[in-house]
Amino acid sequence: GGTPVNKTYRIAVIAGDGIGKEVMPEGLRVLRAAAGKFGIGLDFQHYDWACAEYYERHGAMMPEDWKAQLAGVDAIYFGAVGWPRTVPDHVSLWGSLLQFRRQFDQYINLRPVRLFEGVRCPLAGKAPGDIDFVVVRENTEGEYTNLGGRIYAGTEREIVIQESVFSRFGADRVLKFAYELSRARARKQLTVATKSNGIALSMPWWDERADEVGQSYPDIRVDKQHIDILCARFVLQPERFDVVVATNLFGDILSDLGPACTGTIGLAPSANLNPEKRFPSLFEPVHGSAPDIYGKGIANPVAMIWSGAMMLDFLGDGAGACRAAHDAIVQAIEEALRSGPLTPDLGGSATTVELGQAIAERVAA
Ligand code: GGG
Repeated sequence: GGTPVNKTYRIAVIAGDGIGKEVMPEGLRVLRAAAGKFGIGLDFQHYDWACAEYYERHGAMMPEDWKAQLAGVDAIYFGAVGWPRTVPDHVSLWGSLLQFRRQFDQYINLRPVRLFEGVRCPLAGKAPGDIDFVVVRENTEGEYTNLGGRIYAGTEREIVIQESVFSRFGADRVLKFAYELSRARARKQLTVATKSNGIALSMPWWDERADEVGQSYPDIRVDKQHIDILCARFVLQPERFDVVVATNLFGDILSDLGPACTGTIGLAPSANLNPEKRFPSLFEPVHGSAPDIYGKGIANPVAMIWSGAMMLDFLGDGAGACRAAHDAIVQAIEEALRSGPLTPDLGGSATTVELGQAIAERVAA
């Protein structure tokens, strides 16, 4: 049944490790429901590139020709990476997710943070409208590098050097994206995360780049905040924020802290974007593989499902059937969070599958 299909998108599906394997089927269930209802063709191609089986068999996270295998896809729908019992986390992250972000130049990591009705907020006195902002994380450089090394390893003189890399090209493009996003939103307000009092070279430079790029955006109110007080304000005054732009590491931290302030990181989606669409973009929950709860069937599938909605919206350039499908999924999430069934992180006792089914049924209705 459903609406006739106009266009078919090829989606690479990588469930990955741990709860990635449990939430992915729910993400696909909801995407299939939305695709059927709104006449969108989705051709899912599955890849078993993960720690647990692939690495154990091949000694690598992905085949050498992974980039060629994915070159023709429209997007990557990604679960989670990490299985530290068998593969150290830095090996699995650098062997998969960070390769996608870098080689496919997904330089924007967009991470919305929103308090939903029906979800108990751990912050006192906050209502849903009080927490509704977006973290824009730089995604290809900064503090995430493998530059540096150890000397005198294993001795008392052991030294380790870890270098960060910031380029004008890299900083300016993420800052510009954040200013544009601020301009497209009602509040016209941008917070720039910094630490230019303590990190004496790169961060004052980052502030300068924010000022210079900002000269083209006189309509945007800009507020630079040191990362430490910014974290405190996420908890104390989240209503202050609309768009927050940050370097790679600071953005990573903020985009766990923000959702934690909304009750659970199990709700938080993300889009790793190559905005120009020269390469496929990647859509994944903010949470990782959560080995501690894997196998219990209780992981919250909303972050995976909402990431799927963001994928459709990006594929359809924010318009048409894809936009309608995005909106229907977000609405179904809102309704499910209001009336249940809810997973344990939300105070309920539902399984991953039960919450996924409830959202899919609402989308299809
Ligand atoms: N779905 C996200 C995921 O698997 N995260 C694992 C992780 O450690 N990510 C670090 C990062 O996003 O930079």
